[in-house]
Amino acid sequence: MPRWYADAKLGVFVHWGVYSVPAWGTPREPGQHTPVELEFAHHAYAEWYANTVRIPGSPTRRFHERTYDLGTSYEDLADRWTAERFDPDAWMELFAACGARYVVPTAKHHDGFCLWDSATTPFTAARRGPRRDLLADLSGAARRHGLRLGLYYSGALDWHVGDFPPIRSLTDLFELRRNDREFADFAHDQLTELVDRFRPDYLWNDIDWPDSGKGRGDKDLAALFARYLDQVPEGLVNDRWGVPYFGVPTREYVSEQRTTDRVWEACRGLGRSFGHNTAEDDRHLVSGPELIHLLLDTVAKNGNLLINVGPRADGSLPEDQVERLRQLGDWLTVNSSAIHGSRPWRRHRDPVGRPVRYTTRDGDLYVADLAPARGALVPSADVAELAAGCTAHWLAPGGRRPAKPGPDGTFDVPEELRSTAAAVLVIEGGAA
Ligand code: FUL
Repeated sequence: MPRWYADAKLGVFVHWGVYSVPAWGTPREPGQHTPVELEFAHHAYAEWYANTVRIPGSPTRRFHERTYDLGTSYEDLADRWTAERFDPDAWMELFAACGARYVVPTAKHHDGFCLWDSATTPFTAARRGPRRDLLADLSGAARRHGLRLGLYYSGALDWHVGDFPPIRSLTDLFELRRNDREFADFAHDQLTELVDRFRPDYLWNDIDWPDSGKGRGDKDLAALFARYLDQVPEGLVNDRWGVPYFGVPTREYVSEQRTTDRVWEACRGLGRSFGHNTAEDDRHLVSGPELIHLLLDTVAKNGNLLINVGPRADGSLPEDQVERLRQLGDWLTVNSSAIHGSRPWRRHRDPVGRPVRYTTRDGDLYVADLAPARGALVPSADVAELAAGCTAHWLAPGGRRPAKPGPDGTFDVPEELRSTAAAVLVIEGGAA
């Protein structure tokens, strides 16, 4: 576990691909439960378009039929992806300003379209659609803005290289992976290109690795990891390779129950999809305050939050997504020290009482009050006892504000912090 990653706490995932052209998935209504047998036909993930569109009668198929001329294939859409407003430096400036320390764009998603100029296939952004090596642009901009670079790669699913029946269930998902030697070599060659050209700080693989490539040969995964770590000694991989190797455990739209010993990572979209989904609106997206609470909850449990943005096909970022990232950034401008470089405390919250989340840094205990509008923070008994022997302050715009507990141990939340998503009290030396 490289230190940069344990300190980072916040990353931005970017799902951008041919699927950003139709930008459509069945919107998942808040609180709605989709029966398991319909989950794939009604997939909420817009980046699954190439699969969902092949399921007869699916809402995505109906969308496709009313939107495009008869006979328009998914592959045809590649040429409609223009990226004419793509400004990688503007993206990275925004991500850095929102407090992210790393960015993970999709190098290749399940549709098989490569965002870099690959020698392995003509189905790339350099030769189709944008006619530009998008990863070269993204990686250069990320590093200019001080962000670490991760790359998402779909290991054993590539819907472009062969004739697959559509995936309709979780069983199909793992049965319809390509596991043969020829495909394992193809995946090896693609990942080798990515490693050698971009030296990513983080390899974020998805849906396992082709089984034939899990041996000890020189085109197999063990050799690939060795080659990677030789070139990037502070490199890191996630846990989705299907091999017993220590990688960062990833969770998708779910969280851990409590603080873990190992650093893990939570990922989700701002809505219910990773690729931009034009069928979603404000109701489907987390609000700014919810996003701040999600970050606090994740970090308090020893996790990093990898929050996803789904750009439009022209390269612009949807305003409702940008707005939420900015709210997170504004909050982090004041409260960064509770998050970046922090470590979890002995518990992430109190089992009863006030909604708070705990983190620690340099011996200080950070208590984030998730309901500051109530005006008074009533600490649990053990925290009140700790606080009684220490100096405390609030994190506030422009600097700290002194904090003194009342005779009953209660802290008054300063007026100016009562309308924020979370007010942070620092108990100096409280975690020493
Ligand atoms: C999943 C993929 O199938 C989704 O499309 C998305 O990329 C998510 C991060 O991982 O397993």
